[in-house]
Amino acid sequence: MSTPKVPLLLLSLIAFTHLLGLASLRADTKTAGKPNIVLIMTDDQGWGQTGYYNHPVLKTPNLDAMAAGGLRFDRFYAASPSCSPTRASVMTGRNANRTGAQAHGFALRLQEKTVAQALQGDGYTTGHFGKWHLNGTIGPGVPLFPDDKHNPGAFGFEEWLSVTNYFDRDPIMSRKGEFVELKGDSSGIIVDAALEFMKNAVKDGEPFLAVIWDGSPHSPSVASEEDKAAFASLSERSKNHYGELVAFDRAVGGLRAGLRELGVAENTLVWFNSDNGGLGNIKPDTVGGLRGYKGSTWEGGIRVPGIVEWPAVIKPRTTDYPASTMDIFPTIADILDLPDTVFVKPIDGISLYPLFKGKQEKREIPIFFRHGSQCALIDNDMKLHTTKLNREEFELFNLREDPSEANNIAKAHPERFEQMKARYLEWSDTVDASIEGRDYPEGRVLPLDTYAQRHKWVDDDRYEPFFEEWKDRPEYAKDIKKDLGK
Ligand SMILES: [Ca+2]
Repeated sequence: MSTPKVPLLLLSLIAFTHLLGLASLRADTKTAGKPNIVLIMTDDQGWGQTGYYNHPVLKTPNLDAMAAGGLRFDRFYAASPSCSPTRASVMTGRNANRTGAQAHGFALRLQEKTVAQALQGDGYTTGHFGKWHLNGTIGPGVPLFPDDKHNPGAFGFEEWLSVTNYFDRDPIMSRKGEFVELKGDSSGIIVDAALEFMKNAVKDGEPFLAVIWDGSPHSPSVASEEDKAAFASLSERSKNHYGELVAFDRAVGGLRAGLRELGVAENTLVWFNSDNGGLGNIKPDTVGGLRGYKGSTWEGGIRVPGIVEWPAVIKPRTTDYPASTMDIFPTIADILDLPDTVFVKPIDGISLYPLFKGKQEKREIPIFFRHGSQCALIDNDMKLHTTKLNREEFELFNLREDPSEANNIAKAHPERFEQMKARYLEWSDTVDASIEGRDYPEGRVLPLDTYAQRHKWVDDDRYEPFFEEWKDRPEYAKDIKKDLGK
């Protein structure tokens, strides 16, 4: 044959480098090869609510596929049994009490430093999609204002399509301050918006951080007829709740397929977890037989589904290594070799990067929880717990032998018990110092903007001009009617 092989090879090389080159030429050398990062979180999905744990009625084929392709954590913990505090822990790597967002609806302080700011400073483009709940507003999710001093833009997100709190089908959201009315289920909407953002990032040759915080399956749940179909025998409430998880699972499938289509799935780290444990009033059971529900520091309130998929680094497997949402930012900082000035210290999480690479067996730094007067210290198999911090009435459990936390073994292990108790109280003192503002250069907590002080959305005068337009919307009708009726 006279057709020479070399020119063909050259031709294909040229085509190949042309395809790849456009992106990498535009990328700064500093950002070349950096993994993209996607953090995806559900709202009130309990530990038992996945197909891969054999839930009796719920099927989650896409989460199951993600679990099979990544590192499945069988002991992953939300840093708090409630939403805003867990979100604050993701943003900062710290226990939420240190950050201002100690309970639901409290704002994250502007004195904190976030993972989005750190990545923005490292050449990443950053986006937030969905529920924010770190600006001081409570009640159903309303779109955020462009000049809100605690909106996602104030904490390092260049792009955002966000609402203050939980949201449902056909929501009104805020695209960097512009109010937009959208159609469809909440999970699909935010994943599509995130994929559009990722597509632009890939086109521009920039690594991206996409934070996708869903409002599902948080109440009020409204699922489509198709998504509810498998749950005909359940109560209306449970039907909608489980239907929303079906929609979420489908969105996870869309996200994973979208990353493959963009050609970036291999070096994109996707981290999925829920923001707190499951609900007690949903049947069948949401917490996989654990003790307690959302709001409690028993396992059912804090242990949640967790998966990290990153094909370039993580070999698929399951682990019972205990990990928490406080580990997310320290892990990312370690992967990117960021200086520790990206954090406000002390941080409470640790890097899981060695675990991702298969080089970590036992957790050296335990996981501390403090939620009001409920506290826990999880040191591998052992868990110290109290519901009355002021009285220091602690109990001790071995989670491996006693997963339902039924047998207090403090008396049988007095030395271990006292050692863990002392360690907990010492840590708790550092939290008190943080609450006083000692972690900040100012040495104190700076006063909050009026609108960042915890308040109901309906009492916020900025929303009053929208009452007329929104008064018949299912998510706002009750609040607006009550307010106008005063
Ligand atoms: Ca929640």
